[in-house]
Amino acid sequence: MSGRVLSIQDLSCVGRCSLTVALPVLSAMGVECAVLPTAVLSTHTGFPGPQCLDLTDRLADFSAHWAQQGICFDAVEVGYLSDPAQARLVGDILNRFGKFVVLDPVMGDSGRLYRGISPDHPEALKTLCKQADVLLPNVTEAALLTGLPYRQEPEDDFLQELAQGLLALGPDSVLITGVRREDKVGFFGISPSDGSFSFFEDYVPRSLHGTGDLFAAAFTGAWMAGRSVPEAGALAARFVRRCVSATGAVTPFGASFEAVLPWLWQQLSGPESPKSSKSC
Ligand code: PXL
Repeated sequence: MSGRVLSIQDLSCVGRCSLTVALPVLSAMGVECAVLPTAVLSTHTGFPGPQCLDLTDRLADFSAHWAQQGICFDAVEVGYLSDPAQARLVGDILNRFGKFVVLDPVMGDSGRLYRGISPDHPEALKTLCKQADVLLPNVTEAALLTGLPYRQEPEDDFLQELAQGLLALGPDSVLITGVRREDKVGFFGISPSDGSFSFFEDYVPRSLHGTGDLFAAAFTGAWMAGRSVPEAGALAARFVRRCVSATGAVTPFGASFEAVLPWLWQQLSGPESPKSSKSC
């Protein structure tokens, strides 16, 4: 496989999430992962009192240097932004470099915003949605973006409503992750070529930090390898479930994904038609 992805999200130094999972996961899928850290944090915000070096003021300079060097990317994956003001800057970067865009509008979970995410965040992220080829919210984020109420176990009709509300924001495809159904968990989505689709498997009752970021990275790698949106989603969901199962205890250090990377590599060892550009 081949290709170069730009992953735009924070570098949380401790507690597997964001760039510390995107880098190993995309590497294990044979994809070169370039990074643009939106902030450097001592830990993710699930630990109390993290130190944060916000990089809002540097994003444009870093990307200007890449443009000057003729650097390009086959895809851009966007995750956690540390400040709503970053949405406009990331929008400019996507205009310049975003041939294929996977947007995970990281803001919250279980019906609430993450600690430190401002109430202006959903409005700012809405402006980025039209630049996304694939939008990957969890149920909480889908509710925040559409203004619909959060439901812990959304029914099919409500998922359709959420997905239609998200499509109205302008992405080509949407895939809503972390959908609970009794003893199952999975996703529901809509794409132009596949219509609506869903995927469910047994729920492993452990809530761990960074699983959405693991999903987004594995999804991006599989999608780069030529998988369709539902296929890439299914591979990412199976990967995350294995990571959660491999994790002994629930701690803020996240999911023990390392031992599952060889499995991920094997899934993509067959013939693929990578989405990589000739001009890169
Ligand atoms: O996994 C999402 C995430 C990413 N980045 C930071 C976070 C979180 C979730 O809490 O705190 C800094």
